[in-house]
Amino acid sequence: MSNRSRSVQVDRGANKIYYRITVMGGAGVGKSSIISQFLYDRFLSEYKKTVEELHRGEYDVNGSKLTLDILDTAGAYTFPAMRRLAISTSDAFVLVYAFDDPTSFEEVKTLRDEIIAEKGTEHVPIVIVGNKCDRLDDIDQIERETVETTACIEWGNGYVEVSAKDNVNIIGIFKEILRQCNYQYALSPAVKRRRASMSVISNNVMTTKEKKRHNSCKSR
Ligand SMILES: Nc1nc2c(ncn2[C@@H]2O[C@H](COP(=O)(O)OP(=O)(O)O)[C@@H](O)[C@H]2O)c(=O)[nH]1
Ligand SMILES: [Mg+2]
Repeated sequence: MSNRSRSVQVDRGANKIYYRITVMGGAGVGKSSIISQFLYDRFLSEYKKTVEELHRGEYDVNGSKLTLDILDTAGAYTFPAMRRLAISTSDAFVLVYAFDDPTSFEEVKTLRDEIIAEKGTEHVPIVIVGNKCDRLDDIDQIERETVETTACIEWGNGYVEVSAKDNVNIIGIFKEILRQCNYQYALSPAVKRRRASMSVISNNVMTTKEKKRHNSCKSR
């Protein structure tokens, strides 16, 4: 990956790790609500249209500083130039669809294709998120399993079901993203020695905030 497209920075002396994560998906699927729950423990009950907003989370873990810049974006079909820039400057992507909006998974597919085209590789940390699982009772079970199979088997991406409203599994999204980032990172021989400490980081972020261990909202 080129320097332009890969913004991960590691300062060995000071033990600093930085990832830029972009959250994308259709309008109203809950992107801003997910970020708000993760960073500020708050649920946004009112819908406010987002163009683009950058948030920062900083964590001290075992003497290392982990910085996550999290970019909140507008829906899939707006602002193509901004979207391309966001893709080229990000390390990892959270692609969100909502269980109560059957068309929103189509937008996730379009976005994933765009990310892969822009990055020029399929080896990009991506997690597919099904949000609003508090509304699962209304959802067709077969459709849900098809989505999971597409995300995990066909695409080889992570898949997490969450509710930003009830704060279910939100930490699971960021745990999965860090797991994938660490794996990508470990592929570089020059940084293999850092691998062990990075996996400690993702585990610790988990244990401080994790509410659930599994990636699905409810048993099937
Ligand atoms: N029931 C339910 N509603 C949600 C959930 N997450 C977000 N919402 C609502 O969906 C609407 C859109 O959320 P927002 O985060 O602004 O979506 P965005 O356009 O993707 O950023 C808001 O009215 C939220 O309150 C969820 O997990 N469950
Ligand atoms: Mg928003």
